[in-house]
Amino acid sequence: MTQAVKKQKLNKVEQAKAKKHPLLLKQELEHFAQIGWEAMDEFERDFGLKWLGFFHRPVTPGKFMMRMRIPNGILTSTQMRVLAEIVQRYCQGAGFQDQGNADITTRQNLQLRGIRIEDIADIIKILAQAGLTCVQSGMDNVRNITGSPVAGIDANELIDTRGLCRILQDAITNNGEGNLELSDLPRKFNIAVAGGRDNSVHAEINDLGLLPAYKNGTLGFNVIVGGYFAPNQYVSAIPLDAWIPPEDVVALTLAMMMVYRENGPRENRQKCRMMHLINQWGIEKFRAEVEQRFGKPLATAAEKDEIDWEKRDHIGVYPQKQTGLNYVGLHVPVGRLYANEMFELARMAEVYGNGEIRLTVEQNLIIPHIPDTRLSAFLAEPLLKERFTIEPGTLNRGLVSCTGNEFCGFAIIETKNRALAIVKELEQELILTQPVRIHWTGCPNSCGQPQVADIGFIGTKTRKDDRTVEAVDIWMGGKVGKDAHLGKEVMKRVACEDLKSVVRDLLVEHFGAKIKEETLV
Ligand code: SRM
Ligand code: SF4
Repeated sequence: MTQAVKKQKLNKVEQAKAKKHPLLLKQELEHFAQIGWEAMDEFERDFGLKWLGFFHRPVTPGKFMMRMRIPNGILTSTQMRVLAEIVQRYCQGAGFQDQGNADITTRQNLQLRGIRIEDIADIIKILAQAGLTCVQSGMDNVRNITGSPVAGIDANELIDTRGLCRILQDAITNNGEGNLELSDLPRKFNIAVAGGRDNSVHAEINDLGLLPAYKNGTLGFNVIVGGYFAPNQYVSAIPLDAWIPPEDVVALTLAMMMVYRENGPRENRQKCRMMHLINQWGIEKFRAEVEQRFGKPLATAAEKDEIDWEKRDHIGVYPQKQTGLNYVGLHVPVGRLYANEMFELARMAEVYGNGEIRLTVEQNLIIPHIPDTRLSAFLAEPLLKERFTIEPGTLNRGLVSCTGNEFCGFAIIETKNRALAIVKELEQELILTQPVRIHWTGCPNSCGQPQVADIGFIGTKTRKDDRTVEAVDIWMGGKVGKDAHLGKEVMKRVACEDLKSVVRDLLVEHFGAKIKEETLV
Protein backbone atom coordinates (compact mmCIF):
# COMPACT_ATOMS: atom_id res chain seq x y z
CA MET A 1 0.00 0.00 0.00
CA THR A 2 1.38 3.43 -0.96
CA GLN A 3 1.76 6.38 1.40
CA ALA A 4 -1.07 8.13 -0.45
CA VAL A 5 -3.47 5.29 0.35
CA LYS A 6 -2.19 4.77 3.89
CA LYS A 7 -3.01 8.35 4.89
CA GLN A 8 -6.67 8.03 3.90
CA LYS A 9 -9.59 7.08 6.11
CA LEU A 10 -10.71 4.13 4.04
CA ASN A 11 -14.39 3.73 3.17
CA LYS A 12 -16.30 0.56 4.14
CA VAL A 13 -15.71 -1.20 0.83
CA GLU A 14 -11.97 -0.59 1.13
CA GLN A 15 -11.96 -1.91 4.68
CA ALA A 16 -13.73 -5.09 3.57
CA LYS A 17 -11.37 -5.49 0.60
CA ALA A 18 -8.38 -5.15 2.90
CA LYS A 19 -9.62 -8.05 5.03
CA LYS A 20 -10.13 -10.44 2.12
CA HIS A 21 -9.63 -9.80 -1.58
CA PRO A 22 -13.05 -10.51 -3.09
CA LEU A 23 -11.57 -12.44 -6.03
CA LEU A 24 -10.62 -15.10 -3.47
CA LEU A 25 -14.33 -15.84 -2.98
CA LYS A 26 -14.02 -18.07 -6.03
CA GLN A 27 -12.47 -20.67 -3.73
CA GLU A 28 -15.54 -20.62 -1.49
CA LEU A 29 -18.26 -21.12 -4.07
CA GLU A 30 -18.87 -24.76 -3.09
CA HIS A 31 -19.21 -23.70 0.53
CA PHE A 32 -21.69 -20.95 -0.39
CA ALA A 33 -23.68 -23.45 -2.41
CA GLN A 34 -23.91 -25.66 0.68
CA ILE A 35 -24.95 -22.96 3.15
CA GLY A 36 -27.27 -21.12 0.70
CA TRP A 37 -27.52 -17.43 -0.11
CA GLU A 38 -29.34 -16.42 3.07
CA ALA A 39 -26.58 -17.67 5.36
CA MET A 40 -23.80 -15.91 3.47
CA ASP A 41 -21.92 -12.93 4.84
CA GLU A 42 -23.87 -9.93 3.55
CA PHE A 43 -20.89 -8.01 2.15
CA GLU A 44 -19.56 -11.07 0.35
CA ARG A 45 -22.96 -11.89 -1.14
CA ASP A 46 -24.08 -8.40 -2.10
CA PHE A 47 -20.72 -6.84 -3.08
CA GLY A 48 -17.86 -9.36 -3.02
CA LEU A 49 -19.34 -11.70 -5.61
CA LYS A 50 -19.51 -8.81 -8.09
CA TRP A 51 -15.73 -9.25 -8.46
CA LEU A 52 -16.54 -12.67 -9.92
CA GLY A 53 -19.29 -11.16 -12.10
CA PHE A 54 -22.32 -12.20 -10.01
CA PHE A 55 -24.66 -9.48 -8.71
CA HIS A 56 -27.18 -10.42 -6.03
CA ARG A 57 -30.51 -8.77 -6.86
CA PRO A 58 -32.53 -7.74 -3.80
CA VAL A 59 -35.46 -7.30 -6.21
CA THR A 60 -35.36 -11.06 -6.87
CA PRO A 61 -33.95 -12.31 -3.53
CA GLY A 62 -31.60 -15.25 -3.82
CA LYS A 63 -31.16 -14.70 -7.54
CA PHE A 64 -28.01 -13.28 -9.13
CA MET A 65 -27.42 -11.38 -12.34
CA MET A 66 -24.29 -12.43 -14.24
CA ARG A 67 -22.50 -9.65 -16.08
CA MET A 68 -20.28 -10.93 -18.84
CA ARG A 69 -17.13 -9.50 -20.37
CA ILE A 70 -17.33 -9.40 -24.15
CA PRO A 71 -14.34 -7.46 -25.46
CA ASN A 72 -15.32 -5.26 -28.41
CA GLY A 73 -18.80 -6.79 -28.05
CA ILE A 74 -17.96 -9.73 -30.32
CA LEU A 75 -19.27 -13.26 -29.74
CA THR A 76 -19.18 -16.46 -31.74
CA SER A 77 -22.38 -18.36 -32.44
CA THR A 78 -21.09 -21.14 -30.19
CA GLN A 79 -20.65 -18.68 -27.35
CA MET A 80 -24.12 -17.22 -27.94
CA ARG A 81 -25.55 -20.74 -27.83
CA VAL A 82 -23.73 -21.48 -24.57
CA LEU A 83 -25.17 -18.30 -23.08
CA ALA A 84 -28.64 -19.23 -24.35
CA GLU A 85 -28.27 -22.64 -22.72
CA ILE A 86 -27.32 -20.97 -19.43
CA VAL A 87 -30.41 -18.74 -19.63
CA GLN A 88 -32.57 -21.75 -20.42
CA ARG A 89 -31.12 -24.06 -17.80
CA TYR A 90 -30.15 -21.78 -14.92
CA CYS A 91 -32.14 -18.56 -15.22
CA GLN A 92 -35.72 -19.65 -14.73
CA GLY A 93 -38.13 -19.68 -11.83
CA ALA A 94 -39.36 -17.19 -9.28
CA GLY A 95 -39.49 -13.62 -10.50
CA PHE A 96 -38.81 -14.64 -14.09
CA GLN A 97 -42.22 -15.91 -15.18
CA ASP A 98 -41.67 -18.84 -17.48
CA GLN A 99 -38.34 -17.79 -18.92
CA GLY A 100 -35.12 -16.11 -17.92
CA ASN A 101 -33.59 -13.36 -19.98
CA ALA A 102 -30.45 -11.58 -21.01
CA ASP A 103 -29.96 -7.89 -21.70
CA ILE A 104 -27.57 -6.20 -24.09
CA THR A 105 -25.97 -3.42 -22.06
CA THR A 106 -24.77 0.10 -22.80
CA ARG A 107 -21.23 -1.28 -22.73
CA GLN A 108 -21.69 -3.66 -25.67
CA ASN A 109 -22.10 -6.54 -23.27
CA LEU A 110 -24.59 -9.11 -21.96
CA GLN A 111 -26.15 -9.63 -18.55
CA LEU A 112 -28.01 -12.84 -17.68
CA ARG A 113 -30.44 -12.98 -14.78
CA GLY A 114 -31.97 -15.36 -12.32
CA ILE A 115 -28.93 -17.43 -11.33
CA ARG A 116 -28.80 -19.32 -8.00
CA ILE A 117 -25.71 -19.39 -5.78
CA GLU A 118 -25.70 -23.19 -6.11
CA ASP A 119 -25.05 -22.93 -9.85
CA ILE A 120 -22.32 -20.29 -9.96
CA ALA A 121 -19.33 -22.67 -9.84
CA ASP A 122 -20.76 -24.80 -12.67
CA ILE A 123 -21.53 -21.74 -14.76
CA ILE A 124 -17.99 -20.39 -14.39
CA LYS A 125 -16.68 -23.73 -15.70
CA ILE A 126 -19.11 -23.70 -18.63
CA LEU A 127 -18.05 -20.18 -19.55
CA ALA A 128 -14.36 -21.04 -19.40
CA GLN A 129 -14.86 -24.00 -21.73
CA ALA A 130 -16.48 -21.62 -24.23
CA GLY A 131 -13.66 -19.06 -23.94
CA LEU A 132 -15.89 -16.68 -22.01
CA THR A 133 -15.54 -14.95 -18.67
CA CYS A 134 -17.54 -12.72 -16.38
CA VAL A 135 -14.70 -12.03 -13.96
CA GLN A 136 -14.07 -8.50 -12.63
CA SER A 137 -17.18 -7.11 -14.32
CA GLY A 138 -18.43 -5.20 -11.28
CA MET A 139 -17.28 -3.02 -8.39
CA ASP A 140 -13.68 -1.70 -8.36
CA ASN A 141 -12.71 -3.13 -11.72
CA VAL A 142 -12.39 -2.31 -15.37
CA ARG A 143 -15.77 -2.77 -17.06
CA ASN A 144 -16.31 -4.36 -20.44
CA ILE A 145 -13.86 -2.81 -22.90
CA THR A 146 -15.74 -1.29 -25.79
CA GLY A 147 -14.46 -1.07 -29.34
CA SER A 148 -15.77 -0.19 -32.77
CA PRO A 149 -18.76 -2.47 -33.53
CA VAL A 150 -17.71 -2.57 -37.19
CA ALA A 151 -14.02 -3.26 -36.57
CA GLY A 152 -12.47 -5.16 -39.43
CA ILE A 153 -15.53 -4.85 -41.67
CA ASP A 154 -15.94 -1.10 -42.16
CA ALA A 155 -14.31 0.14 -45.35
CA ASN A 156 -13.60 3.48 -43.71
CA GLU A 157 -12.19 2.35 -40.40
CA LEU A 158 -8.87 3.68 -39.22
CA ILE A 159 -7.79 1.08 -36.68
CA ASP A 160 -9.16 -2.41 -36.12
CA THR A 161 -9.96 -2.40 -32.39
CA ARG A 162 -10.72 -6.12 -31.94
CA GLY A 163 -7.26 -7.33 -31.01
CA LEU A 164 -6.61 -4.35 -28.77
CA CYS A 165 -9.79 -4.88 -26.73
CA ARG A 166 -8.95 -8.55 -26.40
CA ILE A 167 -5.36 -8.13 -25.24
CA LEU A 168 -6.39 -5.37 -22.87
CA GLN A 169 -9.00 -7.64 -21.30
CA ASP A 170 -6.58 -10.56 -21.08
CA ALA A 171 -3.94 -8.40 -19.39
CA ILE A 172 -6.43 -6.87 -16.96
CA THR A 173 -8.16 -10.14 -16.02
CA ASN A 174 -5.17 -12.48 -16.23
CA ASN A 175 -6.72 -14.25 -19.22
CA GLY A 176 -10.08 -14.44 -17.50
CA GLU A 177 -8.68 -16.18 -14.41
CA GLY A 178 -8.84 -13.02 -12.27
CA ASN A 179 -6.06 -10.56 -11.58
CA LEU A 180 -5.43 -9.71 -7.92
CA GLU A 181 -3.13 -6.82 -8.91
CA LEU A 182 -5.56 -4.97 -11.15
CA SER A 183 -8.85 -5.58 -9.37
CA ASP A 184 -8.28 -3.30 -6.40
CA LEU A 185 -8.91 0.07 -7.96
CA PRO A 186 -10.43 2.86 -5.87
CA ARG A 187 -13.59 2.59 -8.01
CA LYS A 188 -14.82 1.34 -11.38
CA PHE A 189 -12.80 2.14 -14.52
CA ASN A 190 -14.19 2.37 -18.06
CA ILE A 191 -12.10 1.96 -21.21
CA ALA A 192 -13.24 2.61 -24.78
CA VAL A 193 -11.19 2.16 -27.94
CA ALA A 194 -12.60 3.99 -30.97
CA GLY A 195 -11.60 2.65 -34.36
CA GLY A 196 -13.34 4.91 -36.84
CA ARG A 197 -14.02 8.56 -37.41
CA ASP A 198 -17.47 8.41 -35.84
CA ASN A 199 -16.46 7.43 -32.30
CA SER A 200 -19.12 4.73 -32.04
CA VAL A 201 -18.18 3.95 -28.45
CA HIS A 202 -18.77 7.30 -26.71
CA ALA A 203 -15.07 7.48 -25.80
CA GLU A 204 -15.64 10.81 -24.05
CA ILE A 205 -17.66 9.26 -21.23
CA ASN A 206 -14.95 6.79 -20.26
CA ASP A 207 -12.19 7.02 -17.66
CA LEU A 208 -9.81 6.22 -20.52
CA GLY A 209 -10.77 6.86 -24.12
CA LEU A 210 -8.57 6.17 -27.12
CA LEU A 211 -9.36 8.07 -30.31
CA PRO A 212 -7.61 7.19 -33.56
CA ALA A 213 -5.32 9.96 -34.81
CA TYR A 214 -2.40 10.39 -37.21
CA LYS A 215 0.86 11.72 -35.82
CA ASN A 216 3.54 12.49 -38.40
CA GLY A 217 1.84 10.10 -40.78
CA THR A 218 1.62 7.24 -38.26
CA LEU A 219 -1.75 6.02 -37.07
CA GLY A 220 -2.21 5.70 -33.32
CA PHE A 221 -4.46 7.10 -30.61
CA ASN A 222 -4.98 10.39 -28.87
CA VAL A 223 -5.68 9.76 -25.20
CA ILE A 224 -8.55 11.32 -23.28
CA VAL A 225 -9.07 10.71 -19.56
CA GLY A 226 -11.41 11.11 -16.62
CA GLY A 227 -14.87 10.89 -18.21
CA TYR A 228 -17.51 9.46 -15.88
CA PHE A 229 -21.10 9.67 -14.68
CA ALA A 230 -22.06 9.42 -11.04
CA PRO A 231 -25.05 10.95 -9.26
CA ASN A 232 -24.95 14.69 -9.98
CA GLN A 233 -21.49 14.35 -11.52
CA TYR A 234 -21.66 14.10 -15.29
CA VAL A 235 -18.20 14.73 -16.62
CA SER A 236 -16.66 14.48 -20.11
CA ALA A 237 -13.14 13.14 -20.51
CA ILE A 238 -10.38 15.71 -21.05
CA PRO A 239 -7.30 15.42 -23.28
CA LEU A 240 -4.16 13.98 -21.67
CA ASP A 241 -2.22 15.67 -24.45
CA ALA A 242 -0.72 12.33 -25.34
CA TRP A 243 -0.55 10.21 -28.48
CA ILE A 244 0.44 6.56 -28.49
CA PRO A 245 1.01 4.01 -31.24
CA PRO A 246 -1.26 0.92 -31.06
CA GLU A 247 1.56 -1.25 -29.70
CA ASP A 248 1.72 0.94 -26.58
CA VAL A 249 -1.98 0.69 -25.72
CA VAL A 250 -1.65 -2.07 -23.13
CA ALA A 251 1.44 -0.60 -21.45
CA LEU A 252 -0.09 2.87 -21.23
CA THR A 253 -3.40 1.52 -19.89
CA LEU A 254 -1.69 -0.57 -17.22
CA ALA A 255 0.55 2.36 -16.25
CA MET A 256 -2.48 4.60 -15.82
CA MET A 257 -4.34 1.97 -13.83
CA MET A 258 -1.32 1.60 -11.49
CA VAL A 259 -1.14 5.34 -10.95
CA TYR A 260 -4.85 5.41 -10.17
CA ARG A 261 -4.65 2.30 -7.98
CA GLU A 262 -1.79 3.65 -5.92
CA ASN A 263 -2.85 7.27 -5.61
CA GLY A 264 -6.58 7.47 -6.20
CA PRO A 265 -8.93 8.62 -3.44
CA ARG A 266 -10.45 5.84 -1.31
CA GLU A 267 -12.44 7.75 1.28
CA ASN A 268 -15.86 8.88 0.02
CA ARG A 269 -17.12 6.37 -2.60
CA GLN A 270 -18.85 9.25 -4.38
CA LYS A 271 -15.48 10.90 -4.99
CA CYS A 272 -13.22 8.04 -5.99
CA ARG A 273 -13.36 8.00 -9.78
CA MET A 274 -10.12 8.78 -11.61
CA MET A 275 -11.20 12.33 -12.47
CA HIS A 276 -11.06 13.16 -8.74
CA LEU A 277 -7.38 12.25 -8.74
CA ILE A 278 -6.86 14.34 -11.88
CA ASN A 279 -8.63 17.28 -10.24
CA GLN A 280 -6.57 16.89 -7.10
CA TRP A 281 -3.25 16.81 -8.97
CA GLY A 282 -3.98 18.82 -12.11
CA ILE A 283 -3.66 17.21 -15.54
CA GLU A 284 0.06 18.05 -15.91
CA LYS A 285 1.06 16.18 -12.77
CA PHE A 286 -1.27 13.31 -13.65
CA ARG A 287 0.34 13.09 -17.09
CA ALA A 288 3.83 13.19 -15.58
CA GLU A 289 3.02 10.39 -13.12
CA VAL A 290 1.54 8.22 -15.87
CA GLU A 291 4.56 8.93 -18.04
CA GLN A 292 6.90 7.91 -15.25
CA ARG A 293 5.05 4.62 -14.79
CA PHE A 294 4.94 4.10 -18.53
CA GLY A 295 8.72 4.32 -18.47
CA LYS A 296 9.30 6.56 -21.48
CA PRO A 297 8.22 10.02 -22.65
CA LEU A 298 4.71 10.33 -24.01
CA ALA A 299 4.35 12.07 -27.36
CA THR A 300 2.05 15.09 -27.32
CA ALA A 301 -1.41 14.66 -28.83
CA ALA A 302 -1.78 14.58 -32.60
CA GLU A 303 -3.68 17.44 -34.17
CA LYS A 304 -7.42 16.86 -34.31
CA ASP A 305 -8.63 15.26 -37.48
CA GLU A 306 -10.99 17.67 -39.20
CA ILE A 307 -12.92 15.01 -41.06
CA ASP A 308 -14.69 13.31 -38.21
CA TRP A 309 -18.04 11.79 -39.08
CA GLU A 310 -21.48 11.86 -37.59
CA LYS A 311 -22.19 8.87 -35.39
CA ARG A 312 -23.87 5.89 -37.07
CA ASP A 313 -26.26 3.51 -35.36
CA HIS A 314 -25.43 0.57 -37.70
CA ILE A 315 -29.08 -0.54 -38.00
CA GLY A 316 -29.90 -1.81 -41.49
CA VAL A 317 -27.86 -3.41 -44.28
CA TYR A 318 -24.36 -2.14 -45.09
CA PRO A 319 -21.70 -3.38 -47.51
CA GLN A 320 -18.49 -4.50 -45.83
CA LYS A 321 -15.01 -3.69 -46.94
CA GLN A 322 -14.79 -7.33 -48.06
CA THR A 323 -16.37 -7.34 -51.52
CA GLY A 324 -19.68 -9.18 -51.72
CA LEU A 325 -20.23 -9.29 -47.96
CA ASN A 326 -22.61 -7.25 -45.80
CA TYR A 327 -23.24 -6.57 -42.17
CA VAL A 328 -26.81 -6.24 -40.93
CA GLY A 329 -27.67 -4.30 -37.80
CA LEU A 330 -30.76 -5.60 -36.01
CA HIS A 331 -32.80 -3.47 -33.65
CA VAL A 332 -33.30 -5.19 -30.28
CA PRO A 333 -36.00 -3.28 -28.37
CA VAL A 334 -34.28 -1.93 -25.21
CA GLY A 335 -31.71 -4.72 -25.49
CA ARG A 336 -33.90 -7.51 -24.11
CA LEU A 337 -33.22 -11.06 -25.33
CA TYR A 338 -34.81 -14.40 -24.46
CA ALA A 339 -33.20 -17.82 -24.73
CA ASN A 340 -35.12 -18.91 -27.84
CA GLU A 341 -34.06 -15.70 -29.60
CA MET A 342 -30.43 -16.21 -28.61
CA PHE A 343 -30.52 -19.72 -30.13
CA GLU A 344 -32.06 -18.29 -33.28
CA LEU A 345 -29.42 -15.57 -33.54
CA ALA A 346 -26.67 -18.18 -33.19
CA ARG A 347 -28.26 -20.27 -35.94
CA MET A 348 -28.73 -17.31 -38.25
CA ALA A 349 -25.16 -16.11 -37.72
CA GLU A 350 -23.94 -19.57 -38.76
CA VAL A 351 -26.30 -20.14 -41.66
CA TYR A 352 -25.86 -16.72 -43.27
CA GLY A 353 -22.63 -15.31 -41.88
CA ASN A 354 -19.45 -16.75 -40.42
CA GLY A 355 -20.98 -17.29 -36.98
CA GLU A 356 -20.04 -13.91 -35.57
CA ILE A 357 -22.48 -11.76 -33.58
CA ARG A 358 -21.63 -8.24 -32.47
CA LEU A 359 -23.21 -6.05 -29.82
CA THR A 360 -23.44 -2.26 -29.82
CA VAL A 361 -23.53 0.33 -27.04
CA GLU A 362 -27.03 1.21 -28.28
CA GLN A 363 -28.12 -2.22 -26.99
CA ASN A 364 -28.55 -3.60 -30.51
CA LEU A 365 -26.70 -6.26 -32.48
CA ILE A 366 -24.98 -6.83 -35.79
CA ILE A 367 -24.63 -10.01 -37.83
CA PRO A 368 -21.71 -9.59 -40.23
CA HIS A 369 -20.28 -11.47 -43.21
CA ILE A 370 -23.55 -12.13 -45.05
CA PRO A 371 -22.93 -12.65 -48.78
CA ASP A 372 -24.99 -10.60 -51.26
CA THR A 373 -26.53 -13.84 -52.50
CA ARG A 374 -27.84 -14.77 -49.02
CA LEU A 375 -29.08 -11.36 -48.04
CA SER A 376 -32.69 -11.61 -49.13
CA ALA A 377 -33.12 -14.99 -47.43
CA PHE A 378 -31.61 -13.56 -44.27
CA LEU A 379 -33.91 -10.56 -44.33
CA ALA A 380 -36.93 -12.86 -44.70
CA GLU A 381 -36.12 -14.69 -41.44
CA PRO A 382 -39.12 -14.59 -39.03
CA LEU A 383 -37.00 -13.19 -36.17
CA LEU A 384 -36.38 -10.04 -38.22
CA LYS A 385 -40.05 -9.69 -39.06
CA GLU A 386 -41.36 -10.36 -35.59
CA ARG A 387 -38.80 -9.00 -33.15
CA PHE A 388 -35.50 -7.59 -34.37
CA THR A 389 -36.37 -5.47 -37.36
CA ILE A 390 -33.88 -3.56 -39.49
CA GLU A 391 -36.49 -0.84 -39.96
CA PRO A 392 -37.60 0.22 -36.51
CA GLY A 393 -39.78 3.27 -35.96
CA THR A 394 -37.99 6.61 -35.87
CA LEU A 395 -38.10 6.81 -32.07
CA ASN A 396 -37.66 3.14 -31.30
CA ARG A 397 -34.50 3.13 -33.40
CA GLY A 398 -32.52 5.26 -30.97
CA LEU A 399 -34.19 4.09 -27.77
CA VAL A 400 -31.84 2.98 -24.98
CA SER A 401 -32.83 2.04 -21.47
CA CYS A 402 -31.10 0.88 -18.33
CA THR A 403 -32.50 -1.99 -16.28
CA GLY A 404 -34.77 0.03 -13.99
CA ASN A 405 -36.76 -1.33 -11.06
CA GLU A 406 -37.63 -4.63 -12.71
CA PHE A 407 -34.28 -5.94 -11.45
CA CYS A 408 -32.11 -3.10 -10.15
CA GLY A 409 -32.10 -2.24 -6.47
CA PHE A 410 -30.97 1.36 -7.11
CA ALA A 411 -33.85 2.10 -9.45
CA ILE A 412 -36.30 4.85 -8.55
CA ILE A 413 -38.61 4.07 -11.48
CA GLU A 414 -39.53 1.41 -14.02
CA THR A 415 -37.73 2.10 -17.29
CA LYS A 416 -37.62 -0.49 -20.10
CA ASN A 417 -41.34 -1.26 -20.42
CA ARG A 418 -42.31 2.36 -19.97
CA ALA A 419 -39.76 3.49 -22.55
CA LEU A 420 -41.22 1.08 -25.10
CA ALA A 421 -44.84 1.99 -24.33
CA ILE A 422 -44.35 5.76 -24.61
CA VAL A 423 -42.38 5.50 -27.84
CA LYS A 424 -45.02 3.21 -29.35
CA GLU A 425 -47.77 5.70 -28.63
CA LEU A 426 -45.76 8.67 -29.86
CA GLU A 427 -44.89 6.89 -33.09
CA GLN A 428 -48.61 6.37 -33.66
CA GLU A 429 -49.44 10.01 -33.00
CA LEU A 430 -46.58 11.79 -34.76
CA ILE A 431 -44.98 12.07 -38.17
CA LEU A 432 -41.26 12.13 -37.54
CA THR A 433 -38.76 12.88 -40.23
CA GLN A 434 -35.54 12.52 -38.27
CA PRO A 435 -34.34 9.94 -35.75
CA VAL A 436 -34.32 11.11 -32.16
CA ARG A 437 -32.15 9.30 -29.65
CA ILE A 438 -34.06 8.85 -26.40
CA HIS A 439 -32.24 7.36 -23.39
CA TRP A 440 -33.83 6.28 -20.09
CA THR A 441 -32.07 5.72 -16.83
CA GLY A 442 -33.80 4.65 -13.63
CA CYS A 443 -31.70 6.66 -11.18
CA PRO A 444 -28.95 9.29 -11.21
CA ASN A 445 -26.23 6.65 -11.62
CA SER A 446 -26.96 7.14 -15.34
CA CYS A 447 -26.23 3.66 -16.66
CA GLY A 448 -28.55 4.49 -19.58
CA GLN A 449 -26.39 7.52 -20.47
CA PRO A 450 -29.20 10.12 -20.71
CA GLN A 451 -26.60 12.89 -20.92
CA VAL A 452 -25.49 11.76 -24.38
CA ALA A 453 -29.04 11.56 -25.77
CA ASP A 454 -31.11 13.99 -27.81
CA ILE A 455 -33.67 13.55 -25.02
CA GLY A 456 -32.70 11.81 -21.80
CA PHE A 457 -34.69 10.84 -18.72
CA ILE A 458 -33.34 10.29 -15.20
CA GLY A 459 -35.70 8.53 -12.82
CA THR A 460 -36.88 10.36 -9.72
CA LYS A 461 -40.08 10.81 -7.68
CA THR A 462 -42.50 13.72 -7.41
CA ARG A 463 -45.72 14.63 -5.64
CA LYS A 464 -48.90 14.81 -7.67
CA ASP A 465 -52.48 15.08 -6.35
CA ASP A 466 -51.23 14.21 -2.86
CA ARG A 467 -49.52 11.07 -4.14
CA THR A 468 -45.84 10.27 -4.59
CA VAL A 469 -45.43 9.18 -8.19
CA GLU A 470 -42.63 8.08 -10.49
CA ALA A 471 -41.11 10.96 -12.41
CA VAL A 472 -38.12 11.98 -14.50
CA ASP A 473 -35.70 14.86 -14.84
CA ILE A 474 -35.39 15.63 -18.55
CA TRP A 475 -32.07 16.24 -20.31
CA MET A 476 -31.61 17.47 -23.85
CA GLY A 477 -28.92 18.25 -26.39
CA GLY A 478 -26.44 15.42 -25.85
CA LYS A 479 -24.31 14.87 -28.93
CA VAL A 480 -22.41 11.71 -29.82
CA GLY A 481 -19.71 11.12 -32.40
CA LYS A 482 -18.42 14.27 -34.06
CA ASP A 483 -18.16 17.21 -31.61
CA ALA A 484 -19.53 15.00 -28.84
CA HIS A 485 -20.77 16.84 -25.78
CA LEU A 486 -23.13 16.22 -22.91
CA GLY A 487 -26.66 17.55 -22.83
CA LYS A 488 -28.21 19.77 -20.17
CA GLU A 489 -31.07 19.33 -17.77
CA VAL A 490 -34.12 21.17 -19.10
CA MET A 491 -36.98 20.07 -16.83
CA LYS A 492 -37.23 18.63 -13.37
CA ARG A 493 -39.59 16.09 -11.85
CA VAL A 494 -42.05 15.52 -14.67
CA ALA A 495 -44.50 12.83 -13.53
CA CYS A 496 -44.20 9.76 -15.76
CA GLU A 497 -47.96 9.73 -16.22
CA ASP A 498 -47.69 13.18 -17.86
CA LEU A 499 -44.55 12.42 -19.77
CA LYS A 500 -45.98 11.40 -23.12
CA SER A 501 -47.54 14.79 -23.81
CA VAL A 502 -44.42 16.62 -22.59
CA VAL A 503 -42.21 14.59 -24.93
CA ARG A 504 -44.67 15.07 -27.78
CA ASP A 505 -44.32 18.83 -27.36
CA LEU A 506 -40.51 18.58 -27.25
CA LEU A 507 -40.51 16.52 -30.43
CA VAL A 508 -42.74 19.03 -32.22
CA GLU A 509 -40.81 22.04 -30.97
CA HIS A 510 -37.23 20.79 -31.37
CA PHE A 511 -37.23 17.88 -33.83
CA GLY A 512 -39.73 18.91 -36.50
CA ALA A 513 -42.35 16.31 -35.56
CA LYS A 514 -45.89 16.87 -36.87
CA ILE A 515 -49.03 15.65 -35.16
CA LYS A 516 -50.98 13.24 -37.37
CA GLU A 517 -54.31 14.73 -38.35
CA GLU A 518 -56.40 11.79 -37.21
CA THR A 519 -55.03 12.17 -33.66
CA LEU A 520 -56.03 15.85 -33.60
CA VAL A 521 -59.75 15.12 -33.92
FE1 SRM B 1 -24.25 0.93 -14.29
C1 SRM B 1 -24.23 0.44 -10.95
C2 SRM B 1 -26.42 -1.55 -14.71
C3 SRM B 1 -23.57 0.96 -17.58
C4 SRM B 1 -22.86 4.02 -13.92
N1 SRM B 1 -25.12 -0.39 -13.04
C5 SRM B 1 -24.94 -0.45 -11.70
C6 SRM B 1 -25.57 -1.70 -11.13
C7 SRM B 1 -24.52 -2.76 -11.10
C8 SRM B 1 -26.16 -1.48 -9.73
C9 SRM B 1 -26.57 -2.75 -9.03
O1 SRM B 1 -25.75 -3.44 -8.44
O2 SRM B 1 -27.76 -3.05 -9.09
C10 SRM B 1 -26.67 -1.96 -12.20
C11 SRM B 1 -27.09 -3.38 -12.39
C12 SRM B 1 -28.58 -3.44 -12.69
C13 SRM B 1 -29.04 -4.70 -13.30
O3 SRM B 1 -29.53 -5.60 -12.58
O4 SRM B 1 -28.95 -4.81 -14.52
C14 SRM B 1 -26.04 -1.28 -13.41
N2 SRM B 1 -24.79 -0.18 -15.83
C15 SRM B 1 -25.79 -1.09 -15.83
C16 SRM B 1 -26.13 -1.55 -17.24
C17 SRM B 1 -26.58 -3.00 -17.30
C18 SRM B 1 -27.23 -0.63 -17.82
C19 SRM B 1 -27.89 -1.20 -19.05
O5 SRM B 1 -29.06 -1.58 -18.93
O6 SRM B 1 -27.25 -1.29 -20.09
C20 SRM B 1 -24.80 -1.22 -17.94
C21 SRM B 1 -23.83 -2.36 -17.85
C22 SRM B 1 -22.56 -2.06 -18.57
C23 SRM B 1 -21.63 -3.24 -18.60
O7 SRM B 1 -21.85 -4.12 -19.42
O8 SRM B 1 -20.69 -3.26 -17.81
C24 SRM B 1 -24.32 -0.06 -17.08
N3 SRM B 1 -23.31 2.21 -15.52
C25 SRM B 1 -23.22 2.09 -16.88
C26 SRM B 1 -22.75 3.31 -17.44
C27 SRM B 1 -22.64 3.63 -18.94
C28 SRM B 1 -21.28 3.38 -19.50
O9 SRM B 1 -20.46 2.66 -18.93
O10 SRM B 1 -21.06 3.93 -20.57
C29 SRM B 1 -22.55 4.19 -16.39
C30 SRM B 1 -22.12 5.66 -16.48
C31 SRM B 1 -20.71 5.79 -16.92
C32 SRM B 1 -19.72 5.64 -15.80
O11 SRM B 1 -19.70 4.61 -15.13
O12 SRM B 1 -18.92 6.56 -15.63
C33 SRM B 1 -22.90 3.49 -15.19
N4 SRM B 1 -23.62 2.03 -12.71
C34 SRM B 1 -23.13 3.30 -12.77
C35 SRM B 1 -22.92 3.77 -11.44
C36 SRM B 1 -22.36 5.16 -11.04
C37 SRM B 1 -20.86 5.06 -10.95
C38 SRM B 1 -20.24 6.08 -10.03
O13 SRM B 1 -19.04 6.37 -10.22
O14 SRM B 1 -20.90 6.56 -9.10
C39 SRM B 1 -23.32 2.74 -10.56
C40 SRM B 1 -23.30 2.76 -9.03
C41 SRM B 1 -21.96 2.39 -8.47
O15 SRM B 1 -21.07 1.94 -9.17
O16 SRM B 1 -21.83 2.58 -7.27
C42 SRM B 1 -23.76 1.66 -11.40
FE1 SF4 C 1 -29.96 0.64 -11.87
FE2 SF4 C 1 -29.80 3.25 -11.70
FE3 SF4 C 1 -28.11 1.93 -13.25
FE4 SF4 C 1 -30.63 2.09 -13.99
S1 SF4 C 1 -29.23 3.83 -13.75
S2 SF4 C 1 -29.40 0.22 -13.97
S3 SF4 C 1 -31.68 2.07 -12.07
S4 SF4 C 1 -28.20 1.78 -11.08
